[in-house]
Amino acid sequence: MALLNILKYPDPRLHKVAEPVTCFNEELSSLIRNMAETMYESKGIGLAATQVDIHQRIIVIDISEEKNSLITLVNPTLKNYSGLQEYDEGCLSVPGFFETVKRYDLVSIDYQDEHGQAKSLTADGLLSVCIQHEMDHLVGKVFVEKLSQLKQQRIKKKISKLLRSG
Ligand code: GNR
Ligand code: NI
Repeated sequence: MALLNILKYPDPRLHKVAEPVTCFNEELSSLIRNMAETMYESKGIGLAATQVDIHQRIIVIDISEEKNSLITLVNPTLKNYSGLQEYDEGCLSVPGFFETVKRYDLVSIDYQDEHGQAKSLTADGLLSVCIQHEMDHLVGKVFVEKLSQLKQQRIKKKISKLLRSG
């Protein structure tokens, strides 16, 4: 097992678009295990491969209190959605910032598990928010880009100030 380095906004590599996974092998299983370990260690509820500079369509999620309900999504595609909800979102790539984001309430996705088995999932609430947040990462989008230009500018200024002060 190994901890992976999480890219921090505004790293341009967070804007890369991930490619579909075609090879379901031991290397993929090992990457998924390392992504899960990195997510748990960072106290996150989700992690997209893009955030660890691997540009393949892979997501790990665990929204359970006990941290014993890992969901692995490979090659997820949005099949259906309805309604809207607002949630105070954070991101491991934008540490320290929480902002309200509007997303679909209910989502249905098709995906493959770590063995390549086709599956589907319908989610609402936090799981739905998390799936949408992670699928955005796979197409190079970070949640702050859903905020107003003014809020994005404020966040960028605060981050560059933090980086200057070390
Ligand atoms: O740990 C995380 N918490 C979170 C809270 C509200 C909405 C989305 C998230 S995902 C985030 C982990 C992360 O950055 N995943 O990309
Ligand atoms: Ni994130």
